[in-house]
Amino acid sequence: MSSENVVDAAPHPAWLPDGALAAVGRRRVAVVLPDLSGPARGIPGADPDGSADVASTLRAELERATTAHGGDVVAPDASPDLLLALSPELSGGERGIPRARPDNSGGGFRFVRDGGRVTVTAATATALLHGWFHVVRLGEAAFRGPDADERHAPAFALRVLDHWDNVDVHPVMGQVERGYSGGSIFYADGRVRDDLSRVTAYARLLAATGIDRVCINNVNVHAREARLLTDDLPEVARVAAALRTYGVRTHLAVSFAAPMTLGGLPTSDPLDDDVRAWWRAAADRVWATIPDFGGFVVKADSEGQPGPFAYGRDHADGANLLADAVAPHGGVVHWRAFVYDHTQDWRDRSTDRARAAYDHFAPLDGRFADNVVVQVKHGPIDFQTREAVSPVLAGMPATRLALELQVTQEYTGQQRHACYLAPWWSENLGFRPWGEDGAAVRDVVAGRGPGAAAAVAATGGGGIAAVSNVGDDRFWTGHPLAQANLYAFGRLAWDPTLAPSTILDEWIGLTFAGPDGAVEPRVRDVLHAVLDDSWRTYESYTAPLGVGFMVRPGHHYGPDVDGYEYTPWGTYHFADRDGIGVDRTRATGTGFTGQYPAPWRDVYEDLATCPDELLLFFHHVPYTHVLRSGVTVVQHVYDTHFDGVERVREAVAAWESLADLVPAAVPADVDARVRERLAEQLRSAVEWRDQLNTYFLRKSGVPDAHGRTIY
Ligand code: GCW
Repeated sequence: MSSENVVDAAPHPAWLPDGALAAVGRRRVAVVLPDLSGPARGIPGADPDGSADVASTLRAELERATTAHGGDVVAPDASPDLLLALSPELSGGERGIPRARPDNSGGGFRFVRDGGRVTVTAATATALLHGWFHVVRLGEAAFRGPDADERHAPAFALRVLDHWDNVDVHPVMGQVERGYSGGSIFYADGRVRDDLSRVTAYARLLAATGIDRVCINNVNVHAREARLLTDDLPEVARVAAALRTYGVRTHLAVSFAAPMTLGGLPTSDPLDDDVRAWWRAAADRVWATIPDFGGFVVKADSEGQPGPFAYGRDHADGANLLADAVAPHGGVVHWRAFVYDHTQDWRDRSTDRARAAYDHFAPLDGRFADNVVVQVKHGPIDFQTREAVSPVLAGMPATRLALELQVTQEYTGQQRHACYLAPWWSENLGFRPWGEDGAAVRDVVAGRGPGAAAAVAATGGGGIAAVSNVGDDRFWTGHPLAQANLYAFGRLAWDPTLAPSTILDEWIGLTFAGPDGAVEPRVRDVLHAVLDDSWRTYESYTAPLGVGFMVRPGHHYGPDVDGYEYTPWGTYHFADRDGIGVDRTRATGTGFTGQYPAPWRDVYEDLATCPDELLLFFHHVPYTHVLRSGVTVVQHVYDTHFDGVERVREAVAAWESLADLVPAAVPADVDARVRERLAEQLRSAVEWRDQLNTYFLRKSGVPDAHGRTIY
């Protein structure tokens, strides 16, 4: 075993320090679990596999908490303060427990408080584990307050974290593509790590938010990683075992060309019988090795990945091929809709990358099998700081759609800038494509959009997925405050109506809990001050009015206004001496606005009604165009960039005001890392401000109305 294969024995506890378990740990707690070993394993309603593991996990959690805080694990009939009970007979939906969906292992739990005593019941061990962490999260509040009888169920049946981890270090992208937190927690030295304790610790953190599925390799499947599906299955099974401890199921990203590259077939044509047989056999082997395996994730005909186009087939043909192979096992195929021309000619103004996903996928609505989820990035371009919501989400009622978010901060500061993304995700989840009285995106991906096909409604839609921001860094996420994004994703995946600031408050309460479970109020206030509005602050000094991609090509960090302007990637802003922005109107532009239903197709089309924050996403306007806010475009750029830097300065000062609380209320290592990151954020924000302001001044010749320094 080489040194690389040894994992830091003590990663930061993130939102589960011992102090976070104080309220439950000082009480008398009990758990009722049928013996899930041997014949009882088959009890109806319990997890098909993994129940026994999760059941032992629960027992261990109770022991750990009570040992740390002086409570006791007692018999269920000894009047415990907290009783956790697995009641498989409740799985029928009677007594209000939501029935676990076939592809959903964590179907929710019931929480009853009666005279200060709490009982949590659930139909599966994983759901009961989620109930346990619900009580942990509530802390003292779980046991106080009036009697209550509540049902808690996740809004989405499928809640997935995608890892863009490579087994081998990629020459350009590194071990983790778009990873800003060190190496992979799964792989080192070109193979699965020997020590997977960090993976189990990760699963524990995820279970505490309600996430129960993880795809463990990059959607860009290179030759080495393709073999996870075949030669490496025993190794994948080890990862699955580590994740299963906390009820998290494993998925793999697979290469569409696998029948050729791994199977030696002359083709990967989805309609070829040998290809179909190859995939079926491959899936059979996977489930024979990992009975609770989740399914496959596929990036096809996108940015150079192989796909069905080579055979004159479409995405439905491709997705259904794999769906057919995994269906006998109850598996699901996440087929990504991130498809566009990445070899575009910048001279050609008619091709619009924003249109591509809808143009490719909407015509296929109704053709995808019931176990296919089409996974759609939240915006039509690519995880930008600000962009419109993807119209694909409103255009495929007969397809299970998943919303894809990016927790890893590729375009939002790369975990060097503090940028709490929950407000942005919340806006996307709450966006109502059919207007104020219509359904929201969160309804669509729960299978409740207008005109949802019966199968879409019955399966609960495609749910939600996100690219993880975790690596083998001591703090998991590089920037310790970026942990809040991972936590928030999990919580929004469970309940997309939660307010971002409430989620942040929960995260602070857990992460900064002292040994007695309490958080120093000044720490709470400062974290809110630094994070609540940090995404808007980041937007203000980087991406004005919906322009994206003004980043340095390749690694995507720092400003480069024209960096992508003359490249094949389809990410242009078209600034000239008169104005800036992309005309995506039907009247004079690319026609992208026409992909939206009313009212948005008209709201975006009209300069007078288009929201300021997306103005340049939809329109090309003169620098002197007056925004709805009353200032001109160019003055808005100057104002927001000066202001953004000031707000970063305030964040730095706010954090520094905690100095006297280090290490009592803020651990010294957290403080040191946050300071280092904030210093870089301020340096970078100044660079963004000066480059953007200078660029706009030089292009437009319009001076700043307030005479501030522009170079
Ligand atoms: O945002 C882009 C990234 C690529 C990524 C791609 C995708 C995994 O720059 O690194 O590839 O999106 O989502 O497939």
